[in-house]
Parts: sequence; structure tokens; C-alpha cells
Amino acid sequence: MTSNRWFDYDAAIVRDMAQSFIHALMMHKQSICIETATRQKKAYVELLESLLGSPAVSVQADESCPDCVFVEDAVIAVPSSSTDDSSGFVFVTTRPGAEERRGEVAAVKDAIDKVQGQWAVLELPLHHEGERCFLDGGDVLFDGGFLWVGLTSRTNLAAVRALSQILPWLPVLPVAVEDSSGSTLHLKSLTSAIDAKHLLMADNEAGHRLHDAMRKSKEGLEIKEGSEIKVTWVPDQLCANVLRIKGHVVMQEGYPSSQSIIEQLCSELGLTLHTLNMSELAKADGALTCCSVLFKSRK
Ligand code: CIR
Repeated sequence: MTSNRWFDYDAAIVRDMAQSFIHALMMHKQSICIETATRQKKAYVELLESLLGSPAVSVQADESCPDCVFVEDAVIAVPSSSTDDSSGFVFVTTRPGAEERRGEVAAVKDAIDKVQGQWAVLELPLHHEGERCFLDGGDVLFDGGFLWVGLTSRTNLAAVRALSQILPWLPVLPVAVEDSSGSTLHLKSLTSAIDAKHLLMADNEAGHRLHDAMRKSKEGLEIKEGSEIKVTWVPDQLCANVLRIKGHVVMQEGYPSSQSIIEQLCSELGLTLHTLNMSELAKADGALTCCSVLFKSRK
């Protein structure tokens, strides 16, 4: 099923930022300027919509959920077929690992139901074989072939097993995400897909451990010749998380070493690189993918 057509996204779900964002969960407490954060988020949505070619589905903020702007954690969008890359996407609502964030999911589901009535919104079950399921969308990476699910403080194996059961057409692979420095929240804090053959990864201990773990997970699986993944290492962890939309890549602004590496890759692949400053959201451990859920609306 490996194909770059999966990245031809033309639609997205985004969520407004709550004024309570200043109280968002943070691995390292910092003070947030809500005006700057709001401005950065607005620029993000404007760029996204211009690349998608259509307005994003926008979910209202919920002041009782400071982290609600990070909509990626509340719902995932995955291909609805393993063989036909024009068959559209299906949504699965999650069960966020942080208790404070569980209230975010219902409004996101309602918004998708309203707009995409013709498509299924599946729900992650509360339990799988007697164990409670926890899943943050930031731990789910579709690389054009596999659906990788990071095992982190937010996502557990029960959720991975439940996902495999409700998405039987997708090869779901769990992978441990380990960072002894304690500065990695999610799988996608360390890696993201440039296309079906190229992943970006953080060039640090956690990134290399993840790379080894992903290689081990694939051992013994049948990988079609020519569909091996090439990894490009970037020195700044925040830059391992990019958006790929059609012929475009979006990365964080202000990281010249990582930028020159990604620029080189984009030029080899014929992609246009854009940069965005999302520094205020990064204080609350948000990267670029976390502020949207990308999908293909048309068949
Ligand atoms: C949290 O701790 O849940 C939020 N402050 C950050 C979530 C970022 N989400 C993501 O990267 N998918």
C-alpha cells in the first residue's frame, strides 16, 4: 500500500486555542504569552488552508481544556483501505493518556460527525481484554505503509491491540519510545514522514533508540523491494516533526542547521519548504503536527 498519494491531503481539522492555554500541560513549566500563541496558531491555520486549498474544519475551543488546540491527540485519520490509495480516510477518536485531556474528544467527534456525515468515526474502546486503553494521536504515525504507534506515558499496548482490531486492514506496529532525558512526549516528537520512503528523525539518543526499535519491529515482516525507508537525521528535535501536504513541507522557523538538511532533502524530492514560528506552542510541548488532523476528503 506504500504510496506518496496518501500525502495529498486536501482537508484538515483544527481547534481554536483556549485562553486557558497558559495553563496547558508542560514537561518543563514556562510562561506562555497568549497573544503570541494565538497569532502563531492563526498563521499556522492560514498556511495550512493555503496548502490544502480549502478551509479547515474548525472546532471551538473549550476553556475547561487548556490543551484543546492540540487536536491531533483527540482523533486520528487513517486510510480506509490498504490497497486503494484513493479510497479516503476513516477517523478514530482516542482516549488521551492525560486525564486532564479526556474531555477534549467529544466536541471533536461532534464536529466530524456534522461535516463528514458520510464517513465513519470509529471510537477507541475503553478497554481491551480487561485493560484500559490510552492513546494520544501524537503517538500515531502513518508513514504511507505502516501505522506506527509509540508506547509512551500517554499510549499503551492495550490501545495498540484495540487499534489493530478495529483497523484490520492496516499493519499496526507498536514501538517503544524511550528518552532518558525525559524531554520526549510522543512518537511524533521524534519523527515524522516526508513521504512514503523518507522519515525525518531527531539526531539524539532518543531518536536513535527509536530508529533501532522501529528496525527491530520490522524484522521478519515482508517488506517489498524498493519500499525501504530512508531516514534523514536532524539535530534539533523540534524539527523532526514536520507537516507534509501535497508538494509542500512545513518546518519550525529558527533552526538553521536542521533547515539546511531539510532544504536539501526537499530539493532532492522536488518539494517546497515553508517555515513557521510556533515557539509559544512549543513551550507546551506542541510540535507542528499536533495542531491539525490531515486527511483526504475527496475520493
Ligand atoms: C500535552 O502535554 O498533552 C500537551 N501540552 C502537548 C501535546 C502535544 N501534542 C502532540 O504533539 N501531538
